[in-house]
Amino acid sequence: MSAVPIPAPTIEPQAQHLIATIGNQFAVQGQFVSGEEINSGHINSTYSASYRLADGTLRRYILQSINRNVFKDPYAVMRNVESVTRHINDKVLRVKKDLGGQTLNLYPARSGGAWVEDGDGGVWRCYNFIEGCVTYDVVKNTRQAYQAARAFGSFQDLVSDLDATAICETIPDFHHTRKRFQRLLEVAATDPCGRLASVRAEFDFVCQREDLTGRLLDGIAAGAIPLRVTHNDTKINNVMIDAATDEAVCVIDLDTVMPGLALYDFGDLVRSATSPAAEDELDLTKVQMQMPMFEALVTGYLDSASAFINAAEIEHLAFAGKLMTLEVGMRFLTDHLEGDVYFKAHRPNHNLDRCRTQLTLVARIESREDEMNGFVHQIRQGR
Ligand code: ADP
Ligand code: GN1
Ligand code: MG
Repeated sequence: MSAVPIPAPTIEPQAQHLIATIGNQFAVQGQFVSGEEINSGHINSTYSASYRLADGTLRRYILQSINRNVFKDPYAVMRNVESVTRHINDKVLRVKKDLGGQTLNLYPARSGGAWVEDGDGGVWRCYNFIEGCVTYDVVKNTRQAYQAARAFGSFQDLVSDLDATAICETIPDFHHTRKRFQRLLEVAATDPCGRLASVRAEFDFVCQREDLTGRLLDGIAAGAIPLRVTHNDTKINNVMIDAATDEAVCVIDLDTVMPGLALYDFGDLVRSATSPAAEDELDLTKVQMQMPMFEALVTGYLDSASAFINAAEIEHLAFAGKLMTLEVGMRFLTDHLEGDVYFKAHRPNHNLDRCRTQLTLVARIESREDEMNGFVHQIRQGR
């Protein structure tokens, strides 16, 4: 492992101590040097921890505490992650004989098993740090978009033969958009924090689009759109991108791998990778659906997924982008109304700000949906 610079200890001494204590309970190599918090996810508590090896070089690991408010059964999450990482490593290394890339691996606890408990209710795991890579909250160019979509398509291919009955539904009805809408209505009816009056415009925007929420569910019921084992959280910062080449190296954040739709995965990429604005951008004029990014996503996704997805799925690629953006928009709105109990919020009205970018992106997608569908149609005819 090549030497990496010692990261500044950006967390409090007490947290450094916690990270050192947790890290040392895993089968990691070397002496603990320091821990750094990584803030790009909205759910878990994630740290990189550096260790000095006997030869003086540094090795980094990821230590992550599972959010128990979100994942009611963290042990089921861990069993899923163990199954998924084992399956992928087995296929990538033995079947595809691809030894060049980095894959996600759990480091076992010294006492056995794949996790460590901190005595405070926390369930921790340890992953290898995917080196030489970064995650982007906003894509910088079409190559990144192409690469990310191709990587998630390959991921779907890799997990396609996982035994679905051995995978737990870690969050029931995670992408059941109609139930997500119902939940918004319930929370709005009780309005526990008295915030509804100030978000009427956003609430009405969502209500006007109620009919969209059942469309893919109807496709499943009609047998046109198949349930598969999918990632279910394909936002752009859940894939590690090579910092030098922009190649997508490794899909991460495996907590929601469970039965789902290929379209949920593709749709969340459209949501998170077509706009040049941050998810919590305040200037909504910056929110755009950039056609070149959409085209790169479709091309990359079809390059890895066209062998297994069907015509009904392809037909709904653009729609899925709109639906996933609406779904996340309504989830942020619900959380704002509930008092920010689900997504990590770092400032007042953070979830409302996030909701507004999502609903703006829905409107932008609507105004370009024909163009988006036209591109899908054109690329399909050319293949
Ligand atoms: P969350 O569920 O909170 O989104 P993630 O598993 O996505 O948590 O991790 C949060 C961030 O931590 C990622 O966006 C990425 O930047 C970083 N990260 C996670 N796993 C790794 C890894 N194995 N190697 C390097 N960075 C990682
Ligand atoms: C969360 O965990 P993270 O930050 O990658 C959320 C996704 C949302 C996303 C919105 C388990 O993703 O469903 O789409 O935030 N993950 C979970 O940014 O709820
Ligand atoms: Mg994440």
